[in-house]
Amino acid sequence: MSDFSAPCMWMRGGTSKGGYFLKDELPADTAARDAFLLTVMGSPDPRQIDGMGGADPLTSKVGVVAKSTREGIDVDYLFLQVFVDQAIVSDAQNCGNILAGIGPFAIERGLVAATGDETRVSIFMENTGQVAVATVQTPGGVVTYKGDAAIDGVPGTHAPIPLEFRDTAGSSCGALLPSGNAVDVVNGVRVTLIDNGMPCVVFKAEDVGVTGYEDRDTLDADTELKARIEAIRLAVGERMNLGDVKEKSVPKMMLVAPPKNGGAVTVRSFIPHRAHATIGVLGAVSVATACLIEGSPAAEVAQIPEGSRKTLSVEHPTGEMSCVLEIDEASAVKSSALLRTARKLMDGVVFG
Ligand code: NQM
Repeated sequence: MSDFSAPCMWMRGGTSKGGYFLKDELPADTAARDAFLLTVMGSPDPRQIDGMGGADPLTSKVGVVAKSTREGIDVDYLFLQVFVDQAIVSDAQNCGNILAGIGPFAIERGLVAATGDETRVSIFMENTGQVAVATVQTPGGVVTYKGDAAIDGVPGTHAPIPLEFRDTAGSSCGALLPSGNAVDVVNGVRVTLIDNGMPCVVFKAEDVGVTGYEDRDTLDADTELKARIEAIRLAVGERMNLGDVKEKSVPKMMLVAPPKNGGAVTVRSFIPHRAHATIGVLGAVSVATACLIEGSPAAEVAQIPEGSRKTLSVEHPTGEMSCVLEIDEASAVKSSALLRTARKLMDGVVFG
């Protein structure tokens, strides 16, 4: 237990959910902050029964926000993954879904002034040292969460929050292809080690004995598959410049297969120990980028649209996520954009 309490907004960001805090309202000491957040979420406990977490890595997430002192940047955002069943709080990954709530939260907390019916918020993502721009609907200068935008994995419609990313290559691994190869063979499986915003290991589902069209529960119940994937993950940590990844939530494991519903590719992702209900935002950008790399396993199964501005629909267990990629003359991805929504669920004080 921690005897600390803090103002907190609980929000759905994209297809994830978590607590949003102002940095200066959390303990300055990292160990004290993490102890507080573990208690807030009810971790470690597979049910998180004594906390706010939803017994799922997708609902055990935290965004920490501060006004930025960087030139041209509105706010700094630190993402923290609170593990469900281990006493670990990790800043080793970014999260593009929780990012969707950062713009509205920053405006609601007065860190950014609304600028008419739409407000662009530039966000420095501290986990990776990169910038995203979110466009938030602010009719009459007030944030609205209501609107007509739908994203797969979330019922109903909400206000659109387009997210734009630039120069995300090598966000955590130092290079788009940290091993220098389009393909590495690990434990007999052909994989692409890639980081275009999220460190990912991309390989064909059929190469690990599944189709890539399974639902989340089926994959989560497959302990043999999970052990095989985890062995690959642990083997590539150093090669991806991530060090020992045993207690890290990266790299994500991406099983790809040909598209089934007219999209570019089908993906089942492990993040890294549970199957994702949909797919992560930067995870999808990284897989979509892998589809463009000649000779990669993803390129072998993908259907790629023509043009220097490509919309790649990444099919996932409950629908699809469309990634708009801008390609330069050298066929490298120079920017990406995605549509998300978010919703304020609760604003109050949370107790540790
Ligand atoms: O890849 C889950 C999520 C994510 C991450 C995860 C994400 C991203 O869906 O940008 O959004 O991969 O841990 O929230």
